[in-house]
Amino acid sequence: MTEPSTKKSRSHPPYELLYWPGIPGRGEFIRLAFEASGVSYTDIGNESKEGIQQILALKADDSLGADGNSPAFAPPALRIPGEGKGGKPLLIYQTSCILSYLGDRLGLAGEDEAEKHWVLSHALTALDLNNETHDTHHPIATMKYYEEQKEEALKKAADFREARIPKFFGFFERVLKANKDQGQGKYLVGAKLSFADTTLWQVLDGLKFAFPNELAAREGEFPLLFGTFYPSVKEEKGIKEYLASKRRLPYSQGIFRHYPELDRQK
Ligand SMILES: N[C@@H](CCC(=O)N[C@@H](CS)C(=O)NCC(=O)O)C(=O)O
Repeated sequence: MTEPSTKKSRSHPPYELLYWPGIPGRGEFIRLAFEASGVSYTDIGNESKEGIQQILALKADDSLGADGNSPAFAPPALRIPGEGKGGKPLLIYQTSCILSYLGDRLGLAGEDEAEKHWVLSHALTALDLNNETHDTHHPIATMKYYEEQKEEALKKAADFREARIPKFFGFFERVLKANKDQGQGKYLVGAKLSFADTTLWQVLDGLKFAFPNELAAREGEFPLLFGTFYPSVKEEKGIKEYLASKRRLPYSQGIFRHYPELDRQK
């Protein structure tokens, strides 16, 4: 079981993350939520060699679910022993659904009804940006190689860098400014870290890896996002220790890929 460096004593079920081994991918949004809250979880795909079999079984086209659970379309999924129908394990999937489920339980969802909706909305917007990043290297077909769609990828990435990145970054800069103006401080919503913060942080970090020239050229345009938010989330209790640990996997051939030809040319 993965024990975050700042483990909380409160009792939680033995959460199990089901995600592909070896890459951060969309599993990282879930890991960051656990690590930020200091709650233990088992990373099934990475913690044993056989773990991947459970992810393949989950994703199998003929899977009818297990233990009374509805089938799951794709990883990441979260299994929570004892929380399903009749005391069986509950299996849920979709990054945003998992974050929403964990948000309340891990204290990362916002403090009242309004904050809860804002946290979820901003996390979904960050996940939209994550999906658009994926489409820069796979604009035509998810199941085909990048090299088979490189021409379209060049066009898609140019639009992403020139139009979509500034639009999303400008939006999040406004969100941070609004929260700061209300006296709340450095987070997207309210006065406490939420899963909207950890999710946006992961997308920004991935973009720095995938498009280093573009990000270096643009960071100065968004002083709250890159001058305050990005560095301060990195220093949050739990996150800081996690980023320095072996559990934090390097980017490679996942959502965030560095193809120099797709980046801004110097
Ligand atoms: N919207 C879903 C996307 C899930 C997804 O695309 N998962 C990828 C890995 S990051 C996958 O394995 N997809 C397999 C497939 O779509 O066949 C989420 O956020 O969970």
